[in-house]
Amino acid sequence: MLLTEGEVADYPIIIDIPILEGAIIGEAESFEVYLENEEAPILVTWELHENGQTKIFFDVTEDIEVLNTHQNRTSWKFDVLIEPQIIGSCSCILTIMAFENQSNPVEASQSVFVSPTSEQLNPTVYVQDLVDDNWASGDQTFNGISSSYSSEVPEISYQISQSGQIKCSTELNGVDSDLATRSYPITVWDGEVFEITVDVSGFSDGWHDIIVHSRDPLTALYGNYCFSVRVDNTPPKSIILGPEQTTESMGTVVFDGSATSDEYWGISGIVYVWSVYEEAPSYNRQILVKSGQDARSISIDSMTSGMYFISLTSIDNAGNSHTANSVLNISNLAPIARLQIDGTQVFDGDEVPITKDSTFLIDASTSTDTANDQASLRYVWRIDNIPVYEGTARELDWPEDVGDEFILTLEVIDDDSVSSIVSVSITDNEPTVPPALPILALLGSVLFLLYAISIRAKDRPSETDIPKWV
Ligand SMILES: [Ca+2]
Ligand SMILES: [Ca+2]
Ligand SMILES: [Ca+2]
Repeated sequence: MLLTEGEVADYPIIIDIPILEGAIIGEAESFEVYLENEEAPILVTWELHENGQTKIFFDVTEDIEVLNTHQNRTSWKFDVLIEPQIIGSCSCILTIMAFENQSNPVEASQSVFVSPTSEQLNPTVYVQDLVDDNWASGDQTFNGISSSYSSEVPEISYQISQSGQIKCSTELNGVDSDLATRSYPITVWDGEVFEITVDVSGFSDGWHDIIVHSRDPLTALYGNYCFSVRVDNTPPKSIILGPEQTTESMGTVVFDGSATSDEYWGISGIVYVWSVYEEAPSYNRQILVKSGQDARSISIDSMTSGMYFISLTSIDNAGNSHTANSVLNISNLAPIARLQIDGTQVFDGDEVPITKDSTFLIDASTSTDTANDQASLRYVWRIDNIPVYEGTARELDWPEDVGDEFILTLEVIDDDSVSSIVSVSITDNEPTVPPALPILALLGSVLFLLYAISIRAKDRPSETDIPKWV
């Protein structure tokens, strides 16, 4: 375990029961049980039980004594006193439970034959309470413990039947006669701990009782232990509801998996695993993974055009799973180019008269695209098809070298390189006459003026002719 500085490792509680597995206790005997952990356990109990029935039970939380502390771990001990005269004959399981928090206790169990007389006892057999609420599917592995009084290796078998109203209510002692339905699994032993694989695939979904039978091959005595499992062989059916097509926008597209179903046990506890890939030229790029019991839906933002692959895997409590796939094609819309000249909208193909020596405003800012593309639009301007400028708007003077007419083109391009074009023809609205004419006209005017003056001079009366007021 790697720890960052200052962090204290949190290892599980260790429980040590220092008597032999399958010990035979004929007279009152007490022994110490040891615990080790970082923190003192918040609850410690010990119990003797047989066939699921408690014989004796003690809460010893207040009785544990510190033995020593080594680095971060402390050892404790407490006494277990077993009195055969009080308990009576018992093919018992001794179970110690220690809690360091409210959940996940550590359990240690082993067989103890409590034997106040010299009679032979049945084998012990016990399957620890299973994690994950006893879900079972297909071949399911179970661990148990079993010892025989004769010290011979017990013979393990089991049978499964649908649970009744009360689980494990079958009379255990009647089981031995019902040999036909018994299965003899391969049994792997480690001390008195055994592992068997139970095939539940032939059973319908629902609660089932498994009766594990342990037989002493020497004495033919036997013991049974019953536990119940939730057989779940049916995978869920994943269902994705959502569109296959949409266009780019600022919004999101929702995919809903809440129609997913699972027959007998329903969808309670189902884990949903979503993944979304975007198709890319050489590989598919994962853009979203989401999982959990409440991950019933996902949303994908629709800003970027492309092909998306969506998959939903639902996994039931027993680990059965099913995957559904869906595709989403988000398409880009082309921009719409709009051109204004001096505040007036002009259209593709228009002829626009402008005074040649004026400055005029060209403006593309009313062009549109889906909102997600609007901010990234490019505006490219061309004069007689030669790009001259990029930008939303500007003042323009009549270009040099174009004569009395030129073509102004606006191309609006979005992030998918899709474009839209407006082209107009700009013409001079006061075509100039050839430069010689004004001079001749001016010359003519001057000559006429001189002529007129000379005529006036001739016609002018003498000063004496001007009437005077006296
Ligand atoms: Ca299921
Ligand atoms: Ca786009
Ligand atoms: Ca677009």
